[in-house]
Amino acid sequence: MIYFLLPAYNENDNLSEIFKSIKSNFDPGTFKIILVNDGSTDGTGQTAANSGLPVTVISHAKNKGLGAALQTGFSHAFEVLKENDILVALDADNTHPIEITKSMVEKINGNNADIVIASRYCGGGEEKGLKYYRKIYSLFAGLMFTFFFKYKGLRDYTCGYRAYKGEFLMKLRQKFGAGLITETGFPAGTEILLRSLGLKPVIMEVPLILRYDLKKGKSKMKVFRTILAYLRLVYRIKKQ
Ligand SMILES: Nc1nc2c(ncn2[C@@H]2O[C@H](COP(=O)(O)OP(=O)(O)O)[C@@H](O)[C@H]2O)c(=O)[nH]1
Ligand SMILES: [Mg+2]
Repeated sequence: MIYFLLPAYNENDNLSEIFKSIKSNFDPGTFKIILVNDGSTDGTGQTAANSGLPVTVISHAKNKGLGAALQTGFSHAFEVLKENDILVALDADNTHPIEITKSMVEKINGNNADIVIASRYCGGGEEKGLKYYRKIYSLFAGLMFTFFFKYKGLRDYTCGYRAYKGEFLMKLRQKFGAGLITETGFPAGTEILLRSLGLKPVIMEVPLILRYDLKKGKSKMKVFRTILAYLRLVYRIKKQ
């Protein structure tokens, strides 16, 4: 079983495209969706619940941030996933093409990967429609994380589109439990990855063509807050 984890804050305009794409790429019965509705006010929760797909909607009464949503989603995943299942986490803003989930899953089932990253920085990866300064920030973040946490097979530290082998999630649960995610904002996705490295996972990447041009609505990332939080994250993980 493939579990898609979608943290969503006011993504009503993007959800139907994502659901359509999941439906056309995966057979019924092979996937489930966990949608964390983080205090949305635009009907995101209702749209998900009425999609006709196997969706579990978990709602926060108030908006708590991407990290809090990932924490809720991973806690649920820890409860329901079995060893042979796969968790695929991705943005709910329709910038992460569902088609490549297939090759991500193949790398877990066929090549024994523990984590597969949809990567903008491996051969064939690209970013479309992103403002140039966002590209530059991402590149700098990448350089910084590579400097402090170089790891075989890993180039994209900050993209939230990743597949995790069920068996590996169980190891994460055993080692960290609820302490896996302590960041409340955007750096939480990178926090999961950096904490994972301690368990020596096999990491592979597949090329991601980030379709920022397809996104409806504005980015919810606060750039400067996120840069500071990334610096703090490096410090926190290094000193532990
Ligand atoms: N749960 C939750 N998700 C959020 C929040 N802010 C953003 N997201 C989600 O996190 C993902 C990334 O946000 P997005 O606006 O796409 O950032 P960007 O792609 O980096 O510009 C999307 O799925 C958003 O719905 C939030 O406060 N709470
Ligand atoms: Mg996004």
